[in-house]
Amino acid sequence: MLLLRLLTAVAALLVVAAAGPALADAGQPTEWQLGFQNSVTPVMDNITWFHNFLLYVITAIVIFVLALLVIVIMRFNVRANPIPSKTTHHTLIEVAWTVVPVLILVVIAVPSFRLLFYQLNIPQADLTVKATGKQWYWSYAYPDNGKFEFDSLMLQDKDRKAGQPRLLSVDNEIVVPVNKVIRVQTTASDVIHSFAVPSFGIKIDAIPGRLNETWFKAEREGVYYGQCSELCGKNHAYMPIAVRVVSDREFAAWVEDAKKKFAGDISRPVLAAAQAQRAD
Ligand SMILES: [Cu+2]
Repeated sequence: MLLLRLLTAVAALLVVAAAGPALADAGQPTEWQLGFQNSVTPVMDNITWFHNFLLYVITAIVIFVLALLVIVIMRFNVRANPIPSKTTHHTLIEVAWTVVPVLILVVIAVPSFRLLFYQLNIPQADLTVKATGKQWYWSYAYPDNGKFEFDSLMLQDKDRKAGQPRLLSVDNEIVVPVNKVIRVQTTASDVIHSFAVPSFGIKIDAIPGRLNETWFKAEREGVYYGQCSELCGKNHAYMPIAVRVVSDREFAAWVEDAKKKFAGDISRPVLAAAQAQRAD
């Protein structure tokens, strides 16, 4: 009976696991999601592969250790083995349990370092976006597209339209072209924030007085969401990141629009009012 229930639970989990990634295609977390959000960049493809690879390795190790424990419990308890052996050393086993874990670590280290270098070596970029973390919103600048800069604030519940997710949608999204290498530079104007978009496999600190950089190449159009990922104060949870990936033509049109829309600085009093409203 118990076994049957266990099997049902495992089957249910597998169904959810299979459905999870399909639901996660939205570029945001989904209910009953297991694992990562769906990948849209080569870096995230690699991270997902590495994660799954490690899952196989650790599953094998756990099963092996469990099997050893079960053998010890069954064969060497006081009833099955009343007179214990006095053996204390076995050179071959000792060498094996040192060498085998080292080999496993080497097998893990090779793809791990390859992935690390892939993330850190920024390829020739087609476009640069600068993200500045502020308490508590992001500002974005497009230094090679007309030097405009704009603030991106989370949409309040009353301002959200149908299909715009709660706590993730913003008034001004980052817009980038599809299949282009985007260099993201991050900094902050007050405290440390962190710029993270799970579907892109990027997460990088935004530090006052420093310029960090990372990159992504989104391979599917859509809107992808992220959040500030460094505890930065009271409204840390309310400074989401929304990236809209569009075609080259749509991007060019957006740039022309943005140049006019964001000409000059956004009025600080408006921003201060928005902040004050959120403070309650
Ligand atoms: Cu923050």
